[in-house]
Amino acid sequence: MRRERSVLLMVFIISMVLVGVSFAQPVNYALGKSYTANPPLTPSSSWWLGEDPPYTKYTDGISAWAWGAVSGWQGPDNVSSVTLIVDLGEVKSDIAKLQVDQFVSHSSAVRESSKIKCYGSIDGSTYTYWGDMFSSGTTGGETMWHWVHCNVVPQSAQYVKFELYWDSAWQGSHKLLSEIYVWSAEALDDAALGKSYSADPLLTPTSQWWLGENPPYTKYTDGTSAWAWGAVSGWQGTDNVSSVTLIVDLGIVRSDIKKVQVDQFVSHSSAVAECSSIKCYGSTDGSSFTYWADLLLFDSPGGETMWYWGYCFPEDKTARYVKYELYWDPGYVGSHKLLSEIYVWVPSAAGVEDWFVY
Ligand SMILES: [Ca+2]
Ligand SMILES: [Ca+2]
Repeated sequence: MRRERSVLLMVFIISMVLVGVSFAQPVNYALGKSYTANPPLTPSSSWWLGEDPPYTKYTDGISAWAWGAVSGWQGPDNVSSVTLIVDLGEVKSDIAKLQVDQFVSHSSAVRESSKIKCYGSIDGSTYTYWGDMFSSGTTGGETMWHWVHCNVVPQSAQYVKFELYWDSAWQGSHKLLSEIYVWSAEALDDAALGKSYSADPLLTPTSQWWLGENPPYTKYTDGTSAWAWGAVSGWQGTDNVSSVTLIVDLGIVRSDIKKVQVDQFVSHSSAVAECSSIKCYGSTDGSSFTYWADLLLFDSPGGETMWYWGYCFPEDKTARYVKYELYWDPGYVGSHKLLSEIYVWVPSAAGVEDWFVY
């Protein structure tokens, strides 16, 4: 009996270890990697905050609002913009998030950036613009600023470039950073899967049109997304719809919403038109909604294909109800409007690698 118990205990412990291992936590690919700066970082010999050489402070894994944990460009250098390039050592195919930790101290003439742009490159010569970074969390005159950018779809790169700009008024101020990060994708689940939703105006009823689904309102959250007539529903052309509102009820308030997505069926040959824009909002009570973002189009669109819209948030969003407002160009008022699936992405409970369905 005792022996059985100890065997069961051992099996339990091994199971928990395996479960723990299967969780896909983001990895910082920049940790310990080399980087270059243009103009070069202020040399240590001429300034006590500098690090030229050895160029290790931005990727040493230490981020702190402390003089010993930062380096950069001193005020007399009159720097207004800088370029940093991190070499990840090899091409990484799942880069989802970038981060820059910037030391700011107005009392010591150390100023924050006005803008940070980021780019990725496979070969180190041709760079793709990924977006502008967002200053996340606390901002103030005596604190660390955390700048973040998310790629809607994880990207491939060996070289990641940051372009930092400062307001011209801060030309004589110091510019200091503590750490830069390049994060791998995190495993996500669709919190909207199987959940109920409403539509205004109502989806075209099945009785009036073979593509409709009024009732049962399940097609947008059934887990199936396909560029196929049987996998879509929406509003028929004769309804003359130019904008619609969809609200998904997640059942509970989620405070860990990472990303939103809408898969749209487009077929110009069949008079099915794409949106001109999709806006997204969140609410905890279903009555008061906060604007979150305009979704970005992230696949190469065409007249006979699925259009994938999405937005990933630099900081987690909180909501039970997620609202999508879809708009079509007035020229498409008589066209059909069809969708296949809508999503609300949260961290995976199972650790399954399903970052993006696509
Ligand atoms: Ca550091
Ligand atoms: Ca579906």
